[in-house]
Amino acid sequence: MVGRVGPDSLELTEAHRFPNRPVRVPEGLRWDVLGLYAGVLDGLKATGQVASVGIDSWAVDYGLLDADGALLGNPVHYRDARTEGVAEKVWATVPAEELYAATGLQYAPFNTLYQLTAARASAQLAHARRLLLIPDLLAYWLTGEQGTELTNASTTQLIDPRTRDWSYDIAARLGIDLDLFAPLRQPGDPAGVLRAEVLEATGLAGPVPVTTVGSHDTASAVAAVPAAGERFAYICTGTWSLVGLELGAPVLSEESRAANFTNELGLDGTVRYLRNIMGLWLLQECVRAWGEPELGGLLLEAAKVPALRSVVDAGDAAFLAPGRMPERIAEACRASGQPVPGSPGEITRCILDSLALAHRRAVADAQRLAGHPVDVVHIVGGGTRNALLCQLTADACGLPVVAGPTEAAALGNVLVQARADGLVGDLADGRRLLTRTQALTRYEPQGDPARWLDAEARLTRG
Ligand code: LFR
Repeated sequence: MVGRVGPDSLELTEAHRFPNRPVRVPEGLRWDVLGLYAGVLDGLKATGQVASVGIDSWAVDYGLLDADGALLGNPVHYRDARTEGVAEKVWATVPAEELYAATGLQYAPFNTLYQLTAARASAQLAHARRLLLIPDLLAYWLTGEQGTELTNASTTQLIDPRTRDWSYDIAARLGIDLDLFAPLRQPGDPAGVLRAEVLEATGLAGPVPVTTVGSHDTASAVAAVPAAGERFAYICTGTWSLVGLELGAPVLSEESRAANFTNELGLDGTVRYLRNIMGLWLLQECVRAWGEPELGGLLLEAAKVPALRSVVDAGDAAFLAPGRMPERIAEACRASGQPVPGSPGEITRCILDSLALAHRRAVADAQRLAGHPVDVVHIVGGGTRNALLCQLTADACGLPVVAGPTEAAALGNVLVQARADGLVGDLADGRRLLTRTQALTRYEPQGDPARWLDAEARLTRG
């Protein structure tokens, strides 16, 4: 994505798009990270010329480098099964309560800490001298320089959200060598310049600086939530729905742990207090199983299906792994004594109702646990294109929803680069620019909110 930023303008254009296809090999589910890097080079070439580059991606996953700086194998996908049963082993050394109090991170089987524990006896880890999170790995290949960007580092479960530094005690107790990590970098820090070979491969004229941005895509997306003031909740929708609040300090209470809220780090000293919900992954996996029918048609069918006939718990880690998604959703409905959706339209409706319900719960829980009330819910990311999901979310939350921008992560990324160049000011300044320049759609809540409570009761009974 190419961003153009002026005093009163902010435009994104797509230079190049390429698929990110995980590959299953005998040892498990892996990322084709060389394919991704090749896509990045093609993308840079397609830009013609840029003044700066920033990289963000999904969180928690990493590549390992040997003593020569060469990548040791394909990075493991966070949906790989290697972390099954690992958390219990970690908690035997550091109880879950203590881990939360120290790191503020929700339990997710794929947190880097559990991945590293799962890999403990592997030959790869034994040979590794450096660990780079995915965006940091791409930045290393582009520049030759290594760092660990803070917002993404906060998803490893090895960072203390109060000090915004490594959690040395937790790492030591779990036998995790923090020397594997390159020094921490803050969004806005310089991250080197494109190497001569990269300039040659892309046809760009150097020097082209690489700027550290909120390299966790969700950190960049939250930075691009076009909110005014503090009384807002956000939902970053895409493969995941990340639902929560922007806070000035972490919430590390036992209730917060029990509700599985995470305290990831954001820009300018903020905390992203949020819950991971399975998100449109549920639908993506069904669409894949159905042979990739056109989404518009499915949503039209879904809109005709009566509301809230059956719902599933969209926060349930049982939906994490790929495969058999329509069947797994049907099984969950059957198990909770609800009508079993059959047609693609019915299953799509069940997914959208379930997501809206999970959004409602997360928005309500976050406000209560953080003592931070909101007046509006902002939806950013791919789900903003799904008008039915936006309306259902407004109805379920009983709050107005402002949807947009769609490419929030790219915009947040660009804003941090523009800021490093002195083109925009702080977070609030960037958000004002977004409000003036981006297309936003407002959805008012409709219908009786009580029906959402009934649906919720069905899940807790099931
Ligand atoms: C979204 C995201 C989430 C993270 C998940 C796994 O793309 O980055 O924030 O929990 O992917 O990395």
